[in-house]
Amino acid sequence: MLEGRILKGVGGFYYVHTKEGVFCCRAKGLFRKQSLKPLAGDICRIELTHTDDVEGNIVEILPRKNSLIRPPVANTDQALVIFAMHDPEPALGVLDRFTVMMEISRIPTVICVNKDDLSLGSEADEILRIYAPSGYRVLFTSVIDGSGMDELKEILTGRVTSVAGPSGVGKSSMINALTGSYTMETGEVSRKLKRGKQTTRHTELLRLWDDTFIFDSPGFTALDVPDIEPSELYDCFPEMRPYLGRCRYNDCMHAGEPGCAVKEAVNDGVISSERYDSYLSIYNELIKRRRY
Ligand SMILES: Nc1nc2c(ncn2[C@@H]2O[C@H](COP(=O)(O)OP(=O)(O)O)[C@@H](O)[C@H]2O)c(=O)[nH]1
Ligand SMILES: [Mg+2]
Ligand SMILES: [Zn+2]
Repeated sequence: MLEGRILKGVGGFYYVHTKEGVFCCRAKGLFRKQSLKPLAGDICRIELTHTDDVEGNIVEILPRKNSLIRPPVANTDQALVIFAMHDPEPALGVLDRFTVMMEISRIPTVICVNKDDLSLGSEADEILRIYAPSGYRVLFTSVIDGSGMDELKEILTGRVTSVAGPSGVGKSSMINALTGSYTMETGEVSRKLKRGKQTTRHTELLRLWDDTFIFDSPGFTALDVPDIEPSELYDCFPEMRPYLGRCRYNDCMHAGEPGCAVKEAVNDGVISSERYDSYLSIYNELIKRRRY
């Protein structure tokens, strides 16, 4: 019996990375035994068979640390959300939706701003001002001049990282630079549309080195409304958590009520107004959804 990690599943075949190599497996009888559909990232036990059309059979999935629906992957240690300094311009509202999704799953997030070489001046300070109160680590990188790439390597090493970000920000280029080889297909940003060409088609766990894996998911432009109650949203903004119980009203939703401690912190510049605007925007969507 060998233990390994599922890299990808394609049409009922699972590619499992073990210390003896990658084996193409089926999951015969597994669903009956565990009622589980294997996910990329799953740690499993396989039995080598070398019969039929495959090399092995997955006989057991080990308990999951967590699992995500989008992207469908198990055992993510951290999320790395990648944006570009420019080209395409950062959409912080989208980034904040992503951090909320990760907070719901309690997955730590690192923000990576790529294409730092395109910086014209004070953009980095501005991004740091917005995100410092949240406590998210913010990293600035450039695949072109290599800045920040050592720090990125250090963040990734020994972990399973889910990488996400709009297309065209340089996710595939970054993975190629990190592995020092051509792993992912990259695409030019369409000049006409100023929008990345969709070139990342497969969702697959990639092994970078040793026990370092990343999951390169297809680019996202919009995310679903999170499946939480409006009253739970403030908990998905780490910089708002200290104000729990400090508002005038016990049931304060921090959406304009008098005596709101969160709003005071925004007025004092302790919480950034950009992040608070994202809170209000998602909050309003949650309220709207509740009415239907
Ligand atoms: N200036 C600059 N361009 C970059 C950088 N990283 C990637 N690119 C370019 O951005 C475009 C999109 O890159 P790609 O890796 O396909 O992005 P993905 O869609 O996020 O996978 C390509 O033309 C890359 O050469 C960077 O750090 N700086
Ligand atoms: Mg790509
Ligand atoms: Zn409040």
